[in-house]
Amino acid sequence: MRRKIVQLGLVTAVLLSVTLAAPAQVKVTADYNPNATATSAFKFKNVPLPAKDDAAAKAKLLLLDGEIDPNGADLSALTDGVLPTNEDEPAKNLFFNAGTGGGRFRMDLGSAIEIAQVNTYSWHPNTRGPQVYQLWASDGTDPKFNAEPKGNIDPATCGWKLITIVDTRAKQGDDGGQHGVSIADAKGSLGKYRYLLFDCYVTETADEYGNTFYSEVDVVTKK
Ligand SMILES: [Ca+2]
Repeated sequence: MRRKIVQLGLVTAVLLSVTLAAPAQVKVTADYNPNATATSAFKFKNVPLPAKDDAAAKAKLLLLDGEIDPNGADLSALTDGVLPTNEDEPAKNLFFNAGTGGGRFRMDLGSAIEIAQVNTYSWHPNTRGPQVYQLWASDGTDPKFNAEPKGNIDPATCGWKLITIVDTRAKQGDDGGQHGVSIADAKGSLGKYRYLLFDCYVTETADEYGNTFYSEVDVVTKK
């Protein structure tokens, strides 16, 4: 009996520490359609279909760091609800300039909203298909808040919270095809935020073409 009580106490202590250490349980779902089967529908096994009327559609986008490739679209392509119809359509994608190491942009949702999901979509024949980025968020209320942290400023030092790190690169192969990512939380809400910051990295440095072709970013409000 005494032994059982001790065990129970241990289990309780372990559960308590897990609960305290995990205020949020961010879950990143990454899906992939190879070039042979990918279509403009961006239909994935688990990642939701791209939406047109999501919270990002009305958001304001701002470039914080990096150069946008003039051969592609500007930031508005990320939230226009328009998707490329084939795997190599620069005009329908946002991508940072060739030979540069990625960049950073901010999304302003206008007011703090309860976010259920952040979903990102990309498509390219080879190395510009995968997505590698950090997602940061802020409600803008921290006294130290910097609304426009350039690339050399750690967002953690100025009122931003790291939500997660996304990396959809495969261990082998060139990763060409369609990539879909859905960032959500086990409790149904990522939190209440006004600003999202996407810190984007190149998928490879073997040549100058490692900047991802981002087709769309959706922000889904918690119902
Ligand atoms: Ca688009």
